[in-house]
Amino acid sequence: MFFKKEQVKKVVVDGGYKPDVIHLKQGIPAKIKFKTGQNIGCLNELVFKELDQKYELEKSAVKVIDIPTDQAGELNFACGMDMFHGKVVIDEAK
Ligand SMILES: [Cu+2]
Repeated sequence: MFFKKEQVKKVVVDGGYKPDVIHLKQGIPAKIKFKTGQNIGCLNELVFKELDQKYELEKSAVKVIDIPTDQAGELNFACGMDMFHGKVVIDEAK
């Protein structure tokens, strides 16, 4: 049996998302750490459309979000006003 190592990625939230595309591998537990700056404005809301999830982000903090990786595909996220966008790409297991 394979040992499934956890995937952890970091996104800086400060006037947008850096990076705004995050790749994960299918079938391996995954977390994304959203690290916020001082001036986040409407970026304080983080909406994952396909997951039907909404999170509150605090200034100058780190929010760790579990990302389901059972299915390959794309998960879009955006700020509360749908102005800033990013996506998680779950690459198919080979
Ligand atoms: Cu916004």
